Amino acid sequence: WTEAICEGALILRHFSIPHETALLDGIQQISSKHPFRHLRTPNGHRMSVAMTCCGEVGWVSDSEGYRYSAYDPENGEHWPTMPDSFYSLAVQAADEAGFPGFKPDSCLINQYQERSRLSLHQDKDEKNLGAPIVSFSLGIPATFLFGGMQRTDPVQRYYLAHGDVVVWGGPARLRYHGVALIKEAAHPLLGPQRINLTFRQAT
Ligand code: MD3
Ligand code: FE
Repeated sequence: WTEAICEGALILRHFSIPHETALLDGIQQISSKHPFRHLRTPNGHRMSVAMTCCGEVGWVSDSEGYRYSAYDPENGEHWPTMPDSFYSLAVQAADEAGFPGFKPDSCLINQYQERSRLSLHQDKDEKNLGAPIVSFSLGIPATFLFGGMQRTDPVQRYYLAHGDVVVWGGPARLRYHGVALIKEAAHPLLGPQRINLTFRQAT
């Protein structure tokens, strides 16, 4: 079923459960060649979330700043191609949420372990801010924090569990958001971790 968050943002509960094996296989393949790593923010902090990417470009962060790059900075190789199953699921979710014609060229894969968190931020490094972001949650649950257009605006909390997909577009696209400290838990398929896929039209 679907749950509205606000204009432009919608949760598709359990959307990806029928496709969990394809998603986990894809993540396994990608992370075997491009392992999860803890990036450093431009001011030198090590992120508690570990990341990898697939698609034409991936999101990277270092002392030079944040940007999308066609290459994995760890090995200089191109990011792996986005699996067809990832692409078609993201397009289908965007369609269902009222965003036809979504053409994601990047998928950022975030890995959260116990005590990971993602502080409030805006996603604005993408060239096409008219396109939505589609996010898939897998593994242990998280509390998603959804704020306003300024960092100090009050936040709403949403519980996101394995299989939930959220589409963020229109006026929701530039809202501050983050993930609260992850609590210790274990998921039958993924163990003590949460993985989040975010599909973007970055270029
Ligand atoms: C709302 N990831 O990768 S996904 C990120 O659970 C990120 O890993 C979180 O924020 C995670 O940038 C949240 C949901 C999400 C993604 C992008 C958004 C929500 C958003 C962009 C605008 C508004
Ligand atoms: Fe984000």
